[in-house]
Amino acid sequence: MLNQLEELASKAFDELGKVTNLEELEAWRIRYLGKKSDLIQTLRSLATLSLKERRVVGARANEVKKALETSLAEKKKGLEQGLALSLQRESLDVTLPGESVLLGHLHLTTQTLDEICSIFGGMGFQVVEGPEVEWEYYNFEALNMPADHPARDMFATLWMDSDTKTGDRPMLLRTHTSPVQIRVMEKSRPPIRVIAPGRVYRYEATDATHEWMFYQVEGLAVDKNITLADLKGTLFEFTRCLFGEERKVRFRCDYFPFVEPGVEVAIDCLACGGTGCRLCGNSGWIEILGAGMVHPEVLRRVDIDPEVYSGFAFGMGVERIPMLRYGIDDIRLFYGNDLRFLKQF
Ligand code: 2NL
Repeated sequence: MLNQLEELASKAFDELGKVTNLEELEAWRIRYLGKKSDLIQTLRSLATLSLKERRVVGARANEVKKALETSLAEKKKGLEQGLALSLQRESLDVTLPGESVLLGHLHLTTQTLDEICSIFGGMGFQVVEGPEVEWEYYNFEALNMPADHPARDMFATLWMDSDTKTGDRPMLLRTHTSPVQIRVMEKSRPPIRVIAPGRVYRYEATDATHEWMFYQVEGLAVDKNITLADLKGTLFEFTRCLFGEERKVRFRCDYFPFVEPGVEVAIDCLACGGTGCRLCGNSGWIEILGAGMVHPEVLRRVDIDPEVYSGFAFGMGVERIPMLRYGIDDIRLFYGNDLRFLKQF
């Protein structure tokens, strides 16, 4: 009987050592000190023993019970302290304001591009894109500017190194997005209504009004019976959508090698309404677009018969639009990546 008691005690102390939380501790208490535990049963059954046995076993059983109770109390205190500590350590104030997440937004140029594309989208134009590294053919030749054509001077060009593996045909960074439209006309047949937004490059020193990389949107419509009146109507609608219903629109003759006739499109000055100011250089007008009827030679090259079909085309610089709207006086701000500038839009 004594042996059993000693075994019980050592087992109980052993298990108590492994207890790690209050729930386990309660289970342990029930197991070793509960009413149905071996120890308490032993104490209850003392009456059935002889007086001699009762004295020895009873004394030891009480000792063991006391020792277990003391250890239980100590363990409980320890666990409760640990719990309080960890509660304190892990406490958090759910009423504190959260950390604000830094939100980015679309670049001013992208916002403007989206707006332009959506206006033309509403008039049935599809958005098309193409490569920024182009063959000389698509950028110049197909647009009625053969080698040594003086009009090539209008587009200061960044040429690819001739040792770049481009085959034997010269490549360049496109100076306008017209090559995208040439590719469309090569691959599909009229009716065609597309706009081509994207980056273009010029071999130019930068200043407040010039960047060596900027964005352009070009548009093209080819069908039977397309006339200059369609061009005027389309661009009239576009400029008023972008700059306001009250805008006056002016069309004048201009020259681009890939159109005939060519026109420049201007609106009455946003700042002074036409009386003349710094923004419009005292002319009262602001040029925003170049356009014209697609040159018959350009159509012939993509195997569209200019006797059957005709088309109009236009092109515009994208950064110029927010520059006019918000009075931004330096195009270099757009791609200087200064958040103090970009955040404002
Ligand atoms: C400007 C003027 C223009 C075009 C672009 C074009 C494209 C094809 C055929 C004929 Cl595929 N023309 N594009 C026509 C006239 C003017 O751009 O000032 N751009 C910034």
